[in-house]
Amino acid sequence: MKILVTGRPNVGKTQFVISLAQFYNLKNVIYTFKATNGIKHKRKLSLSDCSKLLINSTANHTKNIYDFTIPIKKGKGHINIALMDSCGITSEIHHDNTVRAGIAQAIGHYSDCDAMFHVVDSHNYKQMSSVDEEIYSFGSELGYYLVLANKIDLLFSEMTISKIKNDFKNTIVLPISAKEGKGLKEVAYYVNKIV
Ligand SMILES: Nc1nc2c(ncn2[C@@H]2O[C@H](COP(=O)(O)OP(=O)(O)OP(=O)(O)O)[C@@H](O)[C@H]2O)c(=O)[nH]1
Ligand SMILES: [Mg+2]
Repeated sequence: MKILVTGRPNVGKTQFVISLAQFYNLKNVIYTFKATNGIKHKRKLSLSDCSKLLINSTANHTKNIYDFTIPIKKGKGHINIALMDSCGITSEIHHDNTVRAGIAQAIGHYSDCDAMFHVVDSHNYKQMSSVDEEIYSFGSELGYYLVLANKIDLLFSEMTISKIKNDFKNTIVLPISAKEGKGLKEVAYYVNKIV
């Protein structure tokens, strides 16, 4: 089962993927990524190495899709989910070739995933951006689509979450802090429901 994590740059997609892996008590992850030239790479990484390597405050730090395999208990066995991190979607045509290719790769996967998790930065939220509007309109047509209002540790007011819930109508919005691990229990509950 594939879950694609998408959203604008710098909203915390990578932090979320790593924190969810941590929530499931994974110590190491198999980091698999397919470069935009089609070549596949596979490495075993500790989660602390992942954090150092993959999380960054520079926009569009993540270029290629990669995934972590997370085994979810189901009955007496388990089901593997591929939690896929992806390049942040920008509204402008990016000057960097690799970012443009990364965005194309991410959007290409919109029809090649079982669920889409759309991360929004609640700390910097004023209104729905054109990019978020596009993702929302695509995602809400999918079977499983979840909006993650991230960075709630930085929020001054609950009003922002109400606004996000109001803007992203008829969909599930979960407030989270990927950095502090808040709201991940609720995300895991949702994951359990869909596997
Ligand atoms: N305070 C706070 N900061 C966060 C949270 N999640 C991510 N960040 C910070 O936001 C910045 C971007 O995080 P990333 O996880 O790299 O964001 P991203 O969406 O993967 O960014 P790109 O790969 O560049 O598109 C980093 O400085 C993180 O430490 C959060 O829940 N709370
Ligand atoms: Mg990233």
